[in-house]
Amino acid sequence: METLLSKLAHYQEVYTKGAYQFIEKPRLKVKFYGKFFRFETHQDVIPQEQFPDIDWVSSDDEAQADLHFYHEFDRRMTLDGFSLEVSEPGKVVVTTKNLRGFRYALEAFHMLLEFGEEGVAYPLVKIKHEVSFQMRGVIEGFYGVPWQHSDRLDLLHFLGKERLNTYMYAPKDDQYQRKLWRELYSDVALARFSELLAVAEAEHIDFYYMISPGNDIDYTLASEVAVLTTKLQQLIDIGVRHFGLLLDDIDYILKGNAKRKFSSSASAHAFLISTVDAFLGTQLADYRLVACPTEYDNHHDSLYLEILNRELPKDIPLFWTGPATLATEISTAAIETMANIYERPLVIWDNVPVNDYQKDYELLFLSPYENRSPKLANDEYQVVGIVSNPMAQWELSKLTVHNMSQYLWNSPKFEVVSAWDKTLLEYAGSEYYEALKCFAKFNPNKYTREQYSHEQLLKIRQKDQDYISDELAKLHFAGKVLAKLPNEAFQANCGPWLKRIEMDVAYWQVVLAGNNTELKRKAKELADYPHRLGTDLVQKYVEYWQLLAE
Ligand code: LTM
Repeated sequence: METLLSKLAHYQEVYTKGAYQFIEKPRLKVKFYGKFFRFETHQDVIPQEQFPDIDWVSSDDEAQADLHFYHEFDRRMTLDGFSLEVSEPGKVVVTTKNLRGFRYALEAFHMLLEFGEEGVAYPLVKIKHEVSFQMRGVIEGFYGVPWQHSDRLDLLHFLGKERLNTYMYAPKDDQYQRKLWRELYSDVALARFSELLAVAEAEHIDFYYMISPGNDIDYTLASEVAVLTTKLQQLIDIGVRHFGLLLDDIDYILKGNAKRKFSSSASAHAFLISTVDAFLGTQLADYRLVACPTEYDNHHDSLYLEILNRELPKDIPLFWTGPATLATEISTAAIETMANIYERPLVIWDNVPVNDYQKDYELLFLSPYENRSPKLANDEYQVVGIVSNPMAQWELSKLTVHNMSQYLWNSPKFEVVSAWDKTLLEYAGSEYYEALKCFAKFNPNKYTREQYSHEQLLKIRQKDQDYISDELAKLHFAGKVLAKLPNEAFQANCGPWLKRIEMDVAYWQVVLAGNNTELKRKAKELADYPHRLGTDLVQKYVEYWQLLAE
C-alpha cells in the first residue's frame, strides 16, 4: 500500500483500498476500446514499446482478453489532464480531453502493473490529475553560442519524458533568427528543423519558431512585412504551427517614417504582431502566436503596455519574465499586479537557469526551481504557462528544468527541498548523488539564492581556516567522484568547473603557506581562467583579509 501510494504520489487524486487483481500469465492480453475519436485503434495511440509484456488487441473476435481498456473523451476535463479508473477487475477506463493527457494516463497505467514470476498484479484504483499549467517547457532564448542540433534532439526527448510540452526555438545568436532575419534558411537548415519537428511531434511537444525582426524592421513598409511573412512561410511549409514574435532587447524609439505613421512604439508593435497573426490565420487553420513586448519585465504599469494591450487582439498571449529580467522571485503579489495590467493570457519567460548575462557565462547555475508562487497557476491570473530559458550547458540545465517540471505538473504540492533532493538522486543515481549535491551547493543560481551562506561568511570573518579546508576537502572529493560519472554530456559541460576545483584547492594551499609572491602569481592565473565557482571560499577569504594588498 505504502509503495503504491508513494509511486503515485505525484498525482493529485488517488483512491484505493489496496485491493489487487492477479492474472497468472506472463503476458497480458488487453482489448482496447477507442472511444476518444472514431476508428481509434490501439495502434494509433499506444506506443507498443512502452508495454513489451502486453498484447494489445482491438478487433472484435479477440474475446479472451485479460483486461478491457477504454479510452473516452470528456470535453470538461482540462488539457493534458486525465482520469484512470480500475474500479472493477478486468476493466480500465481512461478519460481525457486530448492525446497528451492519454499519454500521461498510459504512464500511470504502466506504473500500476507489477510483473512477476507468477504473473501480473494490478490494483483497483482511481487516479485523477489536472496539470497546473497548460504550457510547460523550455525557450532556447539565450545569448551566446546556440545549442547543437544533437542537444535539441536530446532536449525534445527529455521534455517528453518530463511531461513538458513546449520547446521554443529562439537562440539570440542564430543570425537568421535575429540579425539576419530577412535571410531565408538554407535547405540544410530546413531539414534540421524538419527533424526537430518530427521528434517534437512523436514526443507530443509543441515546437515554436520565434523570430526577432525588431532591431531594424521598418514598420511602415509593406515590403518589410512581406519579407517577414515569406520567412515564416518557409517554416509553415515544413509543418510549423506555433510561432513567436520577439521584440525584446531592442531600441524601441521610433524613427523616420515609423515616427510619422505610428503614435508610439507600442502601436507599431501591436500593428506588426497583429499583421503576423492575420497572416498566420490566412495560412493555417490551427496555429498559435505568442509575442514578447519590449517591456517584458515590468512590476508596474506603463504607457507602452497600456497601448499595446489596447491595440492587440486579446487572445494573443504576451511574455512576462517576472518583475525583473532575472527574477529572484515571482510572488503572488507580483502576478496579481501584472495580470491586471496585461489583462490577457500571459506566458512567463523564466530566466532560470540562464547564464548569459554579463560575465555569468563563467558560472554554472545548479539550483532548484524556487521562489515561484504556487498560485501562479490560478485561473484569474491567466498564466498560460512557463518556459525556462536555460544555460548554454544544456546537460546541466536539466537539473533545474527537471525540478521545474515537478512544479509545473502540480504546483500546489511542490515542495522544493524534497523535490530537489529527488532531482539530484534521479539524475546522478545513488553512487553520485552526494557528490552532485555538494557540487551544486557550490554553484548556486546567484539570482535566486545567495552565493555564500551565513555560516560561510561568519567562518571567513573568524579566520577559521580549518572550516575552509574541510569545506574544500568535501568539494574536492565530490569533484573527483563526479569526474567518473558515466555521462559524456555531463563531463563535457562540467569539465572546466571540475578543473577549477583543483585550481582553487591548490590556491588555498598557497594561502595557508603564506607565500606572497606565489599568492599573487596564483591569483593572476585564476583570474585569467574563464570558469568560476559561484561559492568561491578561497577568493572570498583572500578578499576579506586583503591578502593581495599586503
Ligand atoms: O529575457 C528576455 C525576454 N530577453 C533576454 C534573454 O534573451 C536573455 O537570455 C535574458 C538573460 O540575460 N535577458 C534578456 O533580456
